[in-house]
Amino acid sequence: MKTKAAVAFEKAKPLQIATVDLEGPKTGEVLVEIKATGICHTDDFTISGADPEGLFPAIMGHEGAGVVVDVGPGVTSVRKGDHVIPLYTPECRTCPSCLSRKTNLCTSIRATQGQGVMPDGSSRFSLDGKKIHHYMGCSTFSNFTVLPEIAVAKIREDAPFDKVCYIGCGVTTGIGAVINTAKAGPGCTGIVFGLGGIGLNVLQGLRLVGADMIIGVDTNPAKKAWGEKFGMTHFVNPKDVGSDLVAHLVNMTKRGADQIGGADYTFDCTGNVEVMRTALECSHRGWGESIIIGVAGAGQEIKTRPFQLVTGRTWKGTAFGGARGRTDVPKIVEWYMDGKIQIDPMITHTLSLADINKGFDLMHSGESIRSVVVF
Ligand code: NAD
Ligand code: 022
Ligand code: ZN
Repeated sequence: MKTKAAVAFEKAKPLQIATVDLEGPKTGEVLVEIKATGICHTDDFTISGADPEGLFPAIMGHEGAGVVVDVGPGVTSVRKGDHVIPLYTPECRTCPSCLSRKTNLCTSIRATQGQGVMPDGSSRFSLDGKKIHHYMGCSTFSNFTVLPEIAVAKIREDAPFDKVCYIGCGVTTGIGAVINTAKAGPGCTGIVFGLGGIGLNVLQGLRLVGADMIIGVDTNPAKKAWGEKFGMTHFVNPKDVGSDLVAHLVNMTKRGADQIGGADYTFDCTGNVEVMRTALECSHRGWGESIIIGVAGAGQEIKTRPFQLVTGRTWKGTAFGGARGRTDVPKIVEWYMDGKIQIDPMITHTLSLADINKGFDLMHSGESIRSVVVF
């Protein structure tokens, strides 16, 4: 069949809207009509050429929602008409990682996904007989895409595609980091660095679990008002604090008789390795956990004094918020539909596919929290 898509033909060039060829679903695969897709940082990172693993030409996009329109042989978990969210972290439920119950990083199709192809080693997308790569196993910047059955989460049919697509990455990453990775609970204190499309979701995750004190840190003063909408109780602009941001944050979080200070949980949502160090060091002595969500540039390294860890702080990282996609994503859709979490105000811009490059401009200028393309 033919499908309209935004194609990255070469690095650091605007996406081009093209009608490309798409082969139907093979064994264990499904054909999905994408109804909406968010635009996320990692799409931009790869398109820019800064991603050493980036492949071209490719159809990017990994934050979508749509409808199953065809299934290949052997597919049992979804059928035609089902509403789904594609998963860049699949959940096969049979690989050693899925069975371990200790990680969400399913390994069953990892190698081929990284090579921009389907699990059988071939691509379903082409143009004039030339291969176009899949991206993060999703390629949601296409009106139709083919996905492995294990890489779609079936969701309730009354959920609006143009909002729940964001659960395909940003919402689940932020809320999941609080619930699955930090396992934060009522009465805790949290500090969130970077109040963008991810950090705002960490804030609302902390609110959801009943955190007492939720501090937001951002160099952009406009983020104070944004944070307050999603549960932030205190805002800190590092530019107003001067040299010792760690001491300032530790001081703000002093509780109990010993008055030690530091937060139970801190989250980096910037991708900046200096911020990651600050986040670790302002977590509480003895039990504080700092969770790295931001993706740093290629070759970047983090550092701290070993003393920070010896005195009981823990550094953790999270991919897709530690969520098991087929199990957890439908639940997050329920929470949204029940009003337990908010999504609508974070979607600041809705665009047509023809305007997708404007979505990247809005990201670069800092004007958007999330832009969503509606097909
Ligand atoms: P964003 O650009 O919307 O937000 C980043 C925020 O950080 C901005 O508000 C900016 O003002 C702020 N900031 C920048 N430098 C700062 C500093 N020194 N101190 C404090 N604040 C600072 O980005 P986003 O969409 O929220 O994504 C954040 C990061 O999360 C990115 O690196 C992205 O790739 C990553 N991410 C990771 C996962 C995962 O599974 N681990 C999933 C999705 C996104
Ligand atoms: C999504 N991300 C950033 C913004 N939006 C993002 C990027 C990378 C990961 C997660 C989220 C990530 C963390 C760890 C891994 N990845 C490796 C997983 C593994 O090796 O099992 C990651 C993922 C997918 C891809 C590359 C890296 C890919 O499909 N190319 C989950
Ligand atoms: Zn993303």
